[in-house]
Amino acid sequence: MLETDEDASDSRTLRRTTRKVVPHVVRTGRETLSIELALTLYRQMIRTRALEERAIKMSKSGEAYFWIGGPGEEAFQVCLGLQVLKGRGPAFDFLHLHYRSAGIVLAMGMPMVDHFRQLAMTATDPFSMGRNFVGHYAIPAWNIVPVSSVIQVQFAMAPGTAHVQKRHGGEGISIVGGGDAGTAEGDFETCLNWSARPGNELPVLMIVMNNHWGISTPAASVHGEKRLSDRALPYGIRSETVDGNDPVASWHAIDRAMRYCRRERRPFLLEALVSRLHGHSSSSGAQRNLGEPDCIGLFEQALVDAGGLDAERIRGMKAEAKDEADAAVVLATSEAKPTANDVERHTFSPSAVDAIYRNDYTGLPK
Ligand SMILES: Cc1ncc(C[n+]2csc(CCOP(=O)(O)OP(=O)(O)O)c2C)c(N)n1
Repeated sequence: MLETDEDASDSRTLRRTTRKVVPHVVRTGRETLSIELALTLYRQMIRTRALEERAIKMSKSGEAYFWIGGPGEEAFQVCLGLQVLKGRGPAFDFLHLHYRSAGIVLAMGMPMVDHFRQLAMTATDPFSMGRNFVGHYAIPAWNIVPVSSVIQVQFAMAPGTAHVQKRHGGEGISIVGGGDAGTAEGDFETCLNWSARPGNELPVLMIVMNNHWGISTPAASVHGEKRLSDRALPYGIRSETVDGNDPVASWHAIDRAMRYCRRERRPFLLEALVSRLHGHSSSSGAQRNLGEPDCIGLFEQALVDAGGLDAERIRGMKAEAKDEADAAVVLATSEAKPTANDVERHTFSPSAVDAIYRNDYTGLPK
């Protein structure tokens, strides 16, 4: 018989299982994960959610002027971040991300405070010195190329790093991600085309986070194809659509896709069906949308059913994640902002051409 525990979660009830099971695995559908890995994923998911919820509050309180992020994408993002081959240079994965990728980068090991530094526009923001929007990471040590606000340009860039990786050898791949609406841009088609040239196939893992919205435009009103992953078919690119709200399915789908790209040195298109739990950005209010499935609540229940988690532990883990986010915000907001003297810093990188054509950055003969 199942009992309920209404304290464990904000907006729903948690069924407590009375099944006596030795917790080994958590199962959804035909696939399983060890309880140990599942708890790692769960912890990273709630850390990401705590970060996003605190970030939304900052945008409402005036501590930050704009929020955009990925509540509803935690399950898939954390599974991706934990499977990245992290490092610098072509032997490692390159990441061409979009602006909702906190779960990926946090799972890779980014300290929470760095996210809040960029959101609070401090001089200590390691990605842009307080100049760029939140979530616009740039981490050379992990091959995370600068995130662009202009959607989908990252899809035209990914074949470039993949080309270098293919020539270099090894198992490094180029991972590129964006939303469903962005797939209408030519850059998406460029990526499909350049990754699949016969004899020149490239190790590009293309990811479409399909949250069914492009700001306020429903995807169903602009896409005739049944599944976005079908866009790979005419190019002979392998593809799959996965329930991105299910970390068990997501973990295995990412594992399959990565293994294929790493070993075959060929592209793969993976579509993740996810929720958008807070509206597009703070510009539309970032209100909580209760009508879509929440990957955290669903995974909590799966873990409780498997005997790997109970209400008390859930409460403890969530409190820990919230405390971490709160402390990171206190630190970030206490730090210095850029000054007027910093305006021109890091805006121009001198090159060998300067010595030849002084003050002429075109590089063309006079
Ligand atoms: C080239 C370009 N066109 C339009 C915009 C404005 N814009 C910002 S986000 C967005 C919606 C993108 O939707 P989607 O690709 O589905 O990603 P999501 O934000 O839903 O994750 C648009 C149109 C932009 N930033 N860049």
